Amino acid sequence: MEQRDRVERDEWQEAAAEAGAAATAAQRDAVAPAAGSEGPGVLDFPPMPAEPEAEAVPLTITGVQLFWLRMPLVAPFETSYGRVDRRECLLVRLEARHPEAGVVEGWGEVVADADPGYSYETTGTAWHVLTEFILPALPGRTFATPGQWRAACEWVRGHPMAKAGVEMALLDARSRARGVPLWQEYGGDPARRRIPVGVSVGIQPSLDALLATVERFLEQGYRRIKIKIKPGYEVEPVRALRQRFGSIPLMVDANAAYTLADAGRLRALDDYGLMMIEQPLHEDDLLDHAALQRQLATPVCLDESVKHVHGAREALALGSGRIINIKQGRVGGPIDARRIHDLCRRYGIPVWCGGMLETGVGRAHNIALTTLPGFTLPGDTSGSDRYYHEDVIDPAVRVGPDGTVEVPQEPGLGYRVVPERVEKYTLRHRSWHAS
Ligand code: NPQ
Ligand code: MG
Repeated sequence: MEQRDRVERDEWQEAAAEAGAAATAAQRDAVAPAAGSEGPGVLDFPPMPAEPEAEAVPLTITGVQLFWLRMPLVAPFETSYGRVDRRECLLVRLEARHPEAGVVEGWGEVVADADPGYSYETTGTAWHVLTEFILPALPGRTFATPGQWRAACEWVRGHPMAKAGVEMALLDARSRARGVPLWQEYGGDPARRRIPVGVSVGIQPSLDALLATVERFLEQGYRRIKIKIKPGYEVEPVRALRQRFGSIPLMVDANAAYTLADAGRLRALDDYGLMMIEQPLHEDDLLDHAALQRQLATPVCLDESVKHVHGAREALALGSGRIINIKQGRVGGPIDARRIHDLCRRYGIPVWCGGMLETGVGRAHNIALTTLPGFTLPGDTSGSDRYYHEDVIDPAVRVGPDGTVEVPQEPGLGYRVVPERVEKYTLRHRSWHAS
């Protein structure tokens, strides 16, 4: 009896295993891209990219300062989720001692805004996490590599923008201690002396206003125009821009405002030769992005959906898009931005550097990040004057008539942070020092 049971169970298990294998093969066939189409199938897992190697540069943190800034924008900026006329952010300033170089400073930017419109993080949540859990523990600690900093803050779940601000400051301090330009800390390509940039244009009150705004940016030399869209406002503005400006490099960004039920509206954009459609669907819906991409000729670009290197890997495996927008704040800092870059490069997925209306501090870090070789499309690192009458750095970030920004070659940010301007826009300030 006992013996028979076992035999029956074994037969059942064999049949189940066979059925499972058949189902797996069918699923694989169902999701595999058609012959000749791009992108890996869902079961071709790209391996996790390794953490980049870094030279040991022992920096002992002697002081930390945190600034909460509010800066007026030159013009209101409207997206599918709202309209802002001022920008908030946190600036992190580290002071650190190096055995040979002495005391150096380093600046980073927490790109969260006042409201949780783009992501759940806000200046308030970042202030909370940094002041309660991360910054008080820093004075007296020594980090020889960015990886050691990562290990120290890993216990804090989430809050990528808060962590990224500190990591940027550490990279700036390292570059000053080593006496090398910031792009070298990011692992950039020395041949990239200038980076091509584009501009992001908010939703405008009228089509005439849109045409006038885009014309002004094209005259300034920007290499790519991105307009914000929302359901019901997509085909009309794109058609108007194509009629007026012909085949300019053009793309749209929906900031997650559509659902798969709107696929028809998005398919209508296929006729206009857009470079890409950025983040059409919900940030957590990689599956529907994969389904949508299969219905579109235009590449889907992911922004909000790529929150970390793990998610980037899932998106590549699923075919959720053909392009990735990398924002170092959104993905937790420069190191993971680089790992996502490395992953995408390996799989032939082009990337570009996104923008969060950064002050000059974040902007300088974005310029450095963009020197990595996989950044083959113009990013959103516009000139300072796109957003601010007065930036906190000197000189301001300037876009040349050829639509490029120079990559600074001196150690550190390559721009001077002006203390009086930081102070002028600061709402709150806190500092910590080694005892
Ligand atoms: C994007 N940025 O690519 C974001 C979204 C965005 C340049 O288009 C305050 C702070 C307002 C951050 C508006 C660009 C913002 C913001 C939009 C980020 O989706
Ligand atoms: Mg975007």
